[in-house]
Order: sequence, then C-alpha cells, then structure tokens
Amino acid sequence: MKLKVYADRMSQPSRAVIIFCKVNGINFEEIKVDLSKRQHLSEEFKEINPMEKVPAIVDGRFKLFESHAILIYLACAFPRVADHWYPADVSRTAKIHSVLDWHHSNLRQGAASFVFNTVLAPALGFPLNPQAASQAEKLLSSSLSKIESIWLKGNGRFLLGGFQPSIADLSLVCEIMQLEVLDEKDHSRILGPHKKVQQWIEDTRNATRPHFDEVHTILYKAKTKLAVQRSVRGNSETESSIKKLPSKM
Ligand SMILES: N[C@@H](CCC(=O)N[C@@H](CS)C(=O)NCC(=O)O)C(=O)O
Repeated sequence: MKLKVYADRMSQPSRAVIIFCKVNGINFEEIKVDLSKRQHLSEEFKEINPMEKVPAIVDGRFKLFESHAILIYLACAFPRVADHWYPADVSRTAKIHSVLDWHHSNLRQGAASFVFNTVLAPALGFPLNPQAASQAEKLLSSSLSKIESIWLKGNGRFLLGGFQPSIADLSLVCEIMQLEVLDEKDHSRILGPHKKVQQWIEDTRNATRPHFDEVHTILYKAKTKLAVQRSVRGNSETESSIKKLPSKM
C-alpha cells in the first residue's frame, strides 16, 4: 500500500516531509489537510493524528506524527534514501538529533511566532501582537546567529560541516522559508545580517531542486497576496489620514 502523507503546504514541517519524499523518489500520496478550513480538527483526521496537527503519515497500518520522527522513519524504512540524509554513523546521527531537538524550542518558536504575530494572525481571526513579535524576533535572530556560529562554521555547505544535506538541513531551512511572507523591511532586517544562512538556504534549494521551489510555490503566492493586501491597507490608511487633515493645510 502506498504511503499517505497528510499535509498542508503552508505548514513548514509538512513541506519538509513532502520535499524529502519527492527528492528520494518515495512513492506517496499527498492528502491535503487544509488548516485554514480547520480540517485538522475533523474526527476523520483525529483518527490519523490525535494531536490535530500536520504533518502525519500512514504507512500500511502504521501511523506517525511529528515531522522529525516521520523523516527519521522514512530515511530508515525506504532503502533508496541516500545515507547523507540520516547517516548510519551513530555519532553523526546523534549530532543531527541534537540540532533537531534544539530547533523545536528555538528557531521554530522564534520564526513561527514572529510570522504569526506580524502577518498571519488576522487571516486566522486573531489580532496582530507587536509585543509578542518583538520577543519572537529576539529568539529568531539569536537562533540564526547560533546556526551560523555553531553549525555552519565549518568548510561544508550544510549543517555540522556536511557536504550534502541531512534531514536537519531540510527541517530548519523549511522553517526559515516562512519568512518569505514578511514585508521586505522585516525580511531584510532579520535575514540580511546572516550571509551564511542565506547561502545555506540556496545550497539546500539547489540540492533538492526542482522539488524545493515546487513545494514552496504556495508560499511565494501567499507572499504576493499579502504584499497586495498590505499596499491596499496602506493606501486606504493614507487616504483616510489625508481626509482627516485640517482643510487649511
Ligand atoms: N512539532 C510538530 C509541529 C506540527 C505543527 O505545529 N503543525 C502545525 C502547522 S505548521 C499545525 O498543524 N497546526 C494546527 C494547530 O495547531 O491547530 C512537527 O514537527 O510535526
């Protein structure tokens, strides 16, 4: 039976799992769980993942959630997956786990919270929260600095001095890619100082092309849509502030 991947491409860990399957020629069926339509809260999906989150997989009778656990399972269960994604060498694997564990409480917290509180909240029925965004930016920026100074400090193009990507590169880069939906000012203030991170994103994109861009298309479209919404909002705010100006000015 074909592997089933339950995912929404707007979700960073979903994109990592889909790209991984495509790059490694894993035969799978992608089943969209539309978060904006709250499909992850349906009784049907709860049977797949009682935590009500994407991604999740079903392989025969085996069900699994949590993207890192899924990537590890796929790397071990599908013999065509190249060793560099999840090396057999136990000390390299342990280092990959160390990056993945760190990721969840640092980079992911910072990136997801910043994007939510500066851009996405209104679309999901919540107010923007500049205070939470400012806290998130501190964590995000310090996480990017740590990635550069600790895991990208070697000669290799990937984390931990690797010359080919591992599941950690894919997971972390997909997380950072969500910054694409920010406005240009926020995007360049946050990513601009991190040249090594920018190069690493490019290297990961190149190592997984054409799937990387194909799976991220949804994000590029969201970026354009959000930019238009911002400019419409900006124009109507300018018009209303012009209307509010005293008539003698
Ligand atoms: N640690 C989980 C995170 C999963 C997660 O937070 N998924 C989000 C989308 S990025 C989700 O399904 N959110 C729905 C919700 O929390 O209601 C993983 O890596 O798979």
